[in-house]
Amino acid sequence: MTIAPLSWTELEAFTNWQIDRVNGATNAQARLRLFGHSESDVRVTLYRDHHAWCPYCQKIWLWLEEKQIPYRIEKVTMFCYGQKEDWYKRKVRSGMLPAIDLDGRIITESDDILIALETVYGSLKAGMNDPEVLPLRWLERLLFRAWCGWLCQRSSDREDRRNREQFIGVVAKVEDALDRTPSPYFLDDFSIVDVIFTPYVERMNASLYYYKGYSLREENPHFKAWFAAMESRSTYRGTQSDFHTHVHDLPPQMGGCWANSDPQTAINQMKVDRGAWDGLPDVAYPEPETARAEALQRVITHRNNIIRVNPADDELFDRALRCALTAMMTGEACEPPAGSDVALRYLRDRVNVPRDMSIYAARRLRTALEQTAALVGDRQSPPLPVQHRRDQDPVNFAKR
Ligand SMILES: N[C@@H](CCC(=O)N[C@@H](CS)C(=O)NCC(=O)O)C(=O)O
Repeated sequence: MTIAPLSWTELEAFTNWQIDRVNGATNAQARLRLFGHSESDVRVTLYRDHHAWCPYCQKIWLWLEEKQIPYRIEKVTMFCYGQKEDWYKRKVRSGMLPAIDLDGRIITESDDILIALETVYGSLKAGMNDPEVLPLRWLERLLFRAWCGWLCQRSSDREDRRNREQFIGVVAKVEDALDRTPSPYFLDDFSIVDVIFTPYVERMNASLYYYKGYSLREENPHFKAWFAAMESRSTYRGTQSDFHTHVHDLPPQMGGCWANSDPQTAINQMKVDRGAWDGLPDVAYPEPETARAEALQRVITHRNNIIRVNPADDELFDRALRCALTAMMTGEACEPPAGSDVALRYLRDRVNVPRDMSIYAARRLRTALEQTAALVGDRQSPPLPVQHRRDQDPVNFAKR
């Protein structure tokens, strides 16, 4: 027994989800953050990527949010998903992100940005060049290199095992560092060091699970506690991505990610790509009650673009999408039009966290899209590109 899809107006009645982007919790959609200050207090503009995929941008973003510094956000296109804006190239010739404008001065390179921000606003518990911070910064780079060495080169099974051992050797050093403090963090309390580790540790957790069958978060007790502590912070939750987004945004950024032949890898790839997404070790805090309402609100806001960029016929996909949303909100199955399975999975594969919505909202939406698609077929949408992500060109998503 399936029910008929609700109209857009009927669906709208299911959600009044909204957030205060300017003064409320950390969110990827804000263009201005005030934390209760007035706009005349703003001295910083952060230039970051549209998709919230750039790890170095996440580092600055998290720092500004933790320090509650009033700032503006200007979003720029990364080379792998479209044309870099001319206005940005005039400011930063290389086009690289992140950059900030601090009192009219452009600063690039994420570490230099943090040092410049510290000079004006003070440090985040500890300074970039403090003696207890420097060796941990060095350790983060060591971990980064071991990760790249494992993930980003095509290797035989033997080489893969050796690269894995090397990575796990560095992980042991990081576990030791976390063990030396009474807190779950790298120093006695949350600090700049956690901000520095966050972007790549989050990406390691996702990519190694998917490409190497290795669960950083589950296999290492101190990392597990560190992730849980980070997830207790609304700042981190606002910048946090999910496995699906990362494993498909990393290949063009890293110049390729290579899967090994471990049977666990194939199992993990199926879970991340096709679900069920519940239980994946990309998030562990309890699901907020607002997850479905958030997902619905975000789709309603952007529905014209979502329907326009979908390769399927607009009318067919409009109805199929309403079926998925109806099922998500009512809990009742709603059979979509014949032939809409590919179109629903096209969207399932392109929900982007945290750009589009938060991690649990994306889970609910992906689940509804998949379950609705499965009612009419098992055809997958073509695999996501790995050389670029121009399917996500921001030009196509500007609100019309
Ligand atoms: N060392 C630089 C690295 C920055 C970097 O690699 N940025 C990448 C994005 S993660 C970039 O801007 N790439 C050019 C592009 O994709 O448009 C820093 O720490 O800021």
